[in-house]
Amino acid sequence: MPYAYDDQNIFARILRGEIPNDTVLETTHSLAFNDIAPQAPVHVLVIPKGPYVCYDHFVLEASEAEIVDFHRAIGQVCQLTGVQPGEGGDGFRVISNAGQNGVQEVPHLHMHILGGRNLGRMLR
Ligand code: IU
Repeated sequence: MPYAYDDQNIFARILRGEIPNDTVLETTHSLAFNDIAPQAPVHVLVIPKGPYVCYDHFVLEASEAEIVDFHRAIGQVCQLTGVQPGEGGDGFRVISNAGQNGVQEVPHLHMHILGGRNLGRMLR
């Protein structure tokens, strides 16, 4: 199934430097920045620099270098923000919304990293 990427989406514009962002980490293939409307004391978005709509698109079509870089960036953000469990932090949640049922607002893959408070139970 083809994925149609809209290069005018807000995160594409952030990546082109057209809109400022509050950067937490930049790696070769990924960018992490603070969410503009944080839902928790730590709320960072990690995005790949490449034009991927959502998580399945990314893991199916990105290079191994991009996939490794992206997931490592998530780990690095957990360390940088101090949310990693067992090493002084109290844990976190990683979420990626996809498509209509996932209620994805911005059509460029992003992982939400949420922490700094008890996030409650999501699935039971
Ligand atoms: P969603 O998973 O696509 O529903 O989440 C989009 C997120 O992008 C949401 O948490 C917004 O607050 C966030 N965001 C942002 O950080 N900067 C922006 O300019 C815009 C949205 I528009």
